[in-house]
Amino acid sequence: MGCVSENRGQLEDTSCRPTSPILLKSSAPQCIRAALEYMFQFTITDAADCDFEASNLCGYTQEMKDDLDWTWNSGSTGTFMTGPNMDHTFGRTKYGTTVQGHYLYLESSPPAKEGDKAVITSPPITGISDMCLQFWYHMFGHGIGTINVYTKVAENMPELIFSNSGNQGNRWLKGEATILSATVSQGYQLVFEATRGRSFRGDLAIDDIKVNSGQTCVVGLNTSCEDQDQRCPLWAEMGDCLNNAAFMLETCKQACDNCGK
Ligand SMILES: [Ca+2]
Ligand SMILES: [Ca+2]
Repeated sequence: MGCVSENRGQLEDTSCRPTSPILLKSSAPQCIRAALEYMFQFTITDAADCDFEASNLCGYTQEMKDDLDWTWNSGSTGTFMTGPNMDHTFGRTKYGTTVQGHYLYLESSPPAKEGDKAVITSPPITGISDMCLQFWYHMFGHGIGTINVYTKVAENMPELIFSNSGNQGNRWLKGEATILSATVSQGYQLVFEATRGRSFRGDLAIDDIKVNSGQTCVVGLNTSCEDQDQRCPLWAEMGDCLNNAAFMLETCKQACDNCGK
């Protein structure tokens, strides 16, 4: 039990960390103290504006009940023809690529196998108005799996707000999702889940997570009416156009009859 120690370094032990503002994993006095120290160590600002340049990952924590951990890295990943060559924050300079910047990625080489998941969760984020989540992701390789982003309120089922699958080429892409005030006001955690695809050429990365308060995401210039996911008709049938409106009205315009809006 790391929380028995007075050593501040033991806070890295996740056994004492709270899973929400009111749910401590243990009520032992030393655990409560460690949990409070942990919560005050990171402000909302850290998790809501994270470039992953510090090894504390802005307070994001690795899930322990999943299959893999996200890997903190700089430069390229260890496998040719998959993963980024550089992070997004510093990226490419006029002198070429830089290995300065850091990002998180799913290492897909064995022992990772198809379907394995790696999950990180933010500290609780609260507010009173709509928020726009923006982040950058990199999905390059013929074995790329899936990235899912969820909001999680207390012990409720996480709500999917962003998803993409398969090879997107060797480039950083911007992901966006609106988090409505109904969720924000309850306090929520951001959950980033990477699923390993069908081969070791499946290194999937994220960087530069930013949550902008007081605004919904501005809809891009893409006026295409096509659904952006083949599961859109299924989701629509399940009632998600109403229940998960922010995500669905943008991603599944056709299935939700939202064309031209
Ligand atoms: Ca994990
Ligand atoms: Ca970075």
